[in-house]
Order: sequence, then C-alpha cells, then structure tokens
Amino acid sequence: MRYLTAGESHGPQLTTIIEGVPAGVPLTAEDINNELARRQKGHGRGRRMQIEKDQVKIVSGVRHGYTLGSPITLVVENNDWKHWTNIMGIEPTELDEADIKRKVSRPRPGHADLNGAIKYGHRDMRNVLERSSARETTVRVAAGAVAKKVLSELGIQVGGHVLEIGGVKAQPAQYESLSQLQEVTEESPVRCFDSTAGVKMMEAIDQAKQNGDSIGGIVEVIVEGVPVGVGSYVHYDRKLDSKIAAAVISINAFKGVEFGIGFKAAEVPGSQVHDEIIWDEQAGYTRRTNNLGGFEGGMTTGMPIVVRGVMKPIPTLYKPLKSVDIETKEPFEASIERSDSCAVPAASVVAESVVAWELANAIVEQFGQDRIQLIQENIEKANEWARNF
Ligand code: EPS
Repeated sequence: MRYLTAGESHGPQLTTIIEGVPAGVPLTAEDINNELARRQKGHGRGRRMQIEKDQVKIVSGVRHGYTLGSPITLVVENNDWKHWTNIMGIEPTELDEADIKRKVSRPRPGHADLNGAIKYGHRDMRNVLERSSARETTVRVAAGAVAKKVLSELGIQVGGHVLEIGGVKAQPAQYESLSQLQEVTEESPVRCFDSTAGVKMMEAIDQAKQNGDSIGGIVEVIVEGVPVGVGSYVHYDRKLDSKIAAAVISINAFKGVEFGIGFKAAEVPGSQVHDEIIWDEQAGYTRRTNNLGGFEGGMTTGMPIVVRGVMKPIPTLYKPLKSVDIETKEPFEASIERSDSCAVPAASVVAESVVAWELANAIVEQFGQDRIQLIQENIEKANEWARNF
C-alpha cells in the first residue's frame, strides 16, 4: 500500500490518494470522521481548531460501504480557506509581492521556515509554512483510519496515549486491556490514563500558554494481536521496526523514538533486558516480559508492539525568540499571533495512525494483497503454523 498527501494549511482542502488497500474492507466516512475528531481534540489546542470541523469526503475506491481494491481518494476541506482566498489564491495575482498580505519574512526558530525558504528560493516564507504545518497530519490520520480498518478486520487493535507533557510524567498505566486504556484516555482532555498526572499536565499547558510559551511531551502507541514474523531480518529496508521508527519521526515536531524499554536498555545488563521465551499449547511461543516492545531482529515477536515518540514544543510562540528578518537582515524578536500551546494529545492520535499504516502495509505485503478474506485466511494459517512450530 502507498499514499500521497497534498494540500496547504490555509488552502482549499487536504487530499490523500491511497493505493493498494485490499478489496472487501468495510469502510465509511464515519469511520474516518471519528479519527479526525479525535485528532482535533486536546487541551492546549489553539483557535484554529474552533474554525475547523474536519469531515472527510470519500470520492473514490469505495462502493456501498466496502473498498473496491482501486485507489481511495479522501478529501478534507479547510473551513478557514474562506478567510484566505486572496492570500492563498491559486490564479496569478495583479498585486506586487509587497502588497500580498500575511507575507512572512521573519523565520520562526525551530520551524521549517528558513531552511525551506533557502532551499526552494521563496522570499515569502508562507510558501514553506503552509505545507510544513502540522495541518497535513489531518489526512495522515484519514489514511491511518483506513489502515486501522484493515487491521481490525484481521483482529489487530491499535491504541495510544500520552505519557508525559512539559515534564509532568504519568504513572505507568496499569490497564486491563487495550480497550480499557482507550476508554479511559478518550475521556481525558490530555489522553492520559493517570488522571492525577492529567490534571497536572493541563496546569502545565495553561501555565505555558500564560507565559506565551509551548510545551512538548511523550506519546505511546500499543498494537495487540500482531502475527509473528511480520517484517524481516534479511535486509535493512525490510525491518519493520525501522519503518515504524521513520514514520513516527516523520510526524511534525517529533525528535525521538524508542521501542519497549528503549533508551533504558543502555543502563541494565542483558539478563534484565531480553524477554524469556515460553511455550504453551494454546498461545504457542510467547515472552515472559515485553522489554523489546514486540520486535526482535526487525520482525514482530507476536507480543504487543510498544513504541514511543517524543514531540518537541511547538515552535510557533507568543513569547518572542530572536531571529533575523530575511529582507532587512535586522535582528527582531518574533511574535506570532495564533498557535497551539501544546498538541501532544493530538499527536498521540497521529502516532497511532502512522504506526497502523506501516503495520497494515507490511501485513498486506506479506499475507496477500488483493482481498481481505485471503489475508485473513493466510494469517490464520500462519498463526497455526507458529503455534505448532
Ligand atoms: C500550525 C499552526 C496552527 C495550528 C495548526 C498547525 O494553525 P494556524 O496557523 O491556522 O493557526 O492550529 O494545526 C492545525 C491547523 C491542525 O489541524 O492540526 C503550524 O504552524 O504547524
């Protein structure tokens, strides 16, 4: 499977074309809209989210509620476009460059503005920020919603939550099932299982907002019901954990990724890291622990995939940071009007989406591409094989 996204943050719409989704997967606009709504929520979002009510239009690849196997096109219109039709107009303009409103000549430290402008030769850095904006994650979540539908047909469940915001850490989540984790975090304005930490996270966000600042955090994605041996050790670009890592890092503002105990593995001896292997008739081979987060040798072990990503604070700040105007070369203190002070809860939904995409893609590639029933049969056979091996 593959997908492309297109669209500017204040342009008319965001679009994705998804190719290679097997035929026979039940899919409705409501399935996708539920995920889009989850991404829009979260304490710390700015005023833009009051303007947008993201709704998908499925314009190809689905008939009477089932995927056809043909390319699926998803469109999400930007409500804000009506305020930007002149500034973001597609047709040539009579206006001089200097008269175009909302021209950006002052790069924000930490954003794509300056490097993108130098790279593409844009004197107006709006040409960079419109596409580098995290608004694009809307359609990545839409594509992820399709991937989640594929996985759910195969008995694979994806969940996510927030572990840390602005230095406030949640207690390790003692959930009974992934469904329970999802139920609880869905009610939390910061998607945190630990409600006490959740309150402190909200206070930290409010404090940052008051200071004109922004804060980042850590999100975790968990996937259950994964067959053994998805991905491969035989070549670097077939290792599924590396693809998932790349997908997580590709989310706007993400700076790090780890699986299982991750960076803590540097501190403890191997005897406390590696997961002991056990076997019983019903479950086949499993592990006593899951320190490696569901991967050994770039392949799934059958234990839950556990992957975390760290998001830096959003670089669009009310609080001025020093930068240089590219027209005058004068130093100035950047001051920006509208932004989110924290988008970590939203980013946890984006992280679920990109992980779901990579896994669905690998499974479809490995177990049969054309129709979902064939993949179901092949996975059942593979599970049976692994149990009796
Ligand atoms: C963003 C800036 C803000 C955010 C936006 C990402 O938008 P605006 O510039 O219109 O105020 O709200 O996020 C979204 C629009 C979204 O859907 O997540 C940025 O500069 O990255």
